[in-house]
Amino acid sequence: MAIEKTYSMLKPDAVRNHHIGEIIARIERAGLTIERMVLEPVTPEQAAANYAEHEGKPFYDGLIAYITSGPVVKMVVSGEGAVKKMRTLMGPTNPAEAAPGTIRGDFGLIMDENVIHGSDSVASAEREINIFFGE
Ligand code: RTP
Ligand code: MG
Repeated sequence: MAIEKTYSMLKPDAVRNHHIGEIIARIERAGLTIERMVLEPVTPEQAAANYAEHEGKPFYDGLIAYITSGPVVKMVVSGEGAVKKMRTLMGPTNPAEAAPGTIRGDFGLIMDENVIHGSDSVASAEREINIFFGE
């Protein structure tokens, strides 16, 4: 498998609930490398760019309010098959459907506050790394 880079973000509920350390430990234990990392808020511009595909959907306004509600941990994560590996570690979008042992299954309760983001493809990863770490 190819070495990939993916964008991952510990969302405001993960930071508020003191889960940063445990989640990062899982990422590193999976053999992935944290290449860049910063704790800071998502700007309104970053939120709109990252979630452009959801604009107009009923959950959009709540999603933007939530993701800008407090600091997040923004990360570039690399490794073999990093995009898929992160999505597997995270579990499905809805924590209620996420199995124990996945990050969302263990640290999340509801769809609207689902702990962590991970890019869904190599193309999305490039786009998102540019949104959050580009100049
Ligand atoms: P994310 O982008 O946040 O990592 O999550 P994802 O790929 O697993 O899910 P995505 O389809 O990209 O949705 C982005 C976020 O929008 C919220 N959502 N709510 N109520 C709903 O039907 C609904 N669908 C999506 C979730 O909080 C999801 O993380
Ligand atoms: Mg997504």
